[in-house]
Amino acid sequence: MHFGVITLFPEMFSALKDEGVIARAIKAGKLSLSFYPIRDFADNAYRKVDDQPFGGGPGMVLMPNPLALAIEKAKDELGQDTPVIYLSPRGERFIQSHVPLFLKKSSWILLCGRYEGVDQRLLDHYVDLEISIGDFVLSGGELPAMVLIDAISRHIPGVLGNQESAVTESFMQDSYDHSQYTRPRVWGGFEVPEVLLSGHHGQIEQWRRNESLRFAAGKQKTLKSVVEGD
Ligand code: 4F9
Repeated sequence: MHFGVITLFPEMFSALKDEGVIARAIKAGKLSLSFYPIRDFADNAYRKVDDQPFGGGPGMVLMPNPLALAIEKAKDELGQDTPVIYLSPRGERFIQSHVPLFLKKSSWILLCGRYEGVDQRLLDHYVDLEISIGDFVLSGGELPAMVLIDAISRHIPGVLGNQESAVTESFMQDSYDHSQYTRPRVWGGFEVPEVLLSGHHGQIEQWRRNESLRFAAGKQKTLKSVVEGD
């Protein structure tokens, strides 16, 4: 799997490249990232890649030409038919069930915007798909691109070790939905639920299903109640 990343800030991606599961996958050759720093494709001596919006308004807009050159370079390297995704809060919301669809293609180009946005003509002519990771505005598309790369790459065969992938056996059903406990068995006077120590796999499965339903049913506090008091 290959991700080509078009960004003003390739250094941000060290968060992904330097440590943990994704770093290991890159070293093992199961995943590769290539970067196309937007300023390298500036068509002027000042390396300027943004300008004021036509029609007025605050902020700056990324100019189309450097982005077009960056995308064309990425396609020369990753294949002309590599789909281009623009990370944008107005895009289709990324969800877990999209992961197997992303895995059907061997490479993707991720375009990370900054400032107030990207010239619409570039989006119209070069972008296949806009993807959002949630209904909020960030300072740029880099963090959302990293979120996509992480969520997808975990499911490339061989990226997770046996220990880790055992948890994910029922594909897409990650272990985020029930409570987990580890040693010590008693901590500060609080005990681990008895059933988890029983060795009875049927009962443990049933308890875990029940736990996730209980959590989904809203036993936990809401943000509003924490901030404003119950
Ligand atoms: C992209 C927010 C995807 C959420 C890009 C500012 C973004 C975003 N999902 N916010 N630039």
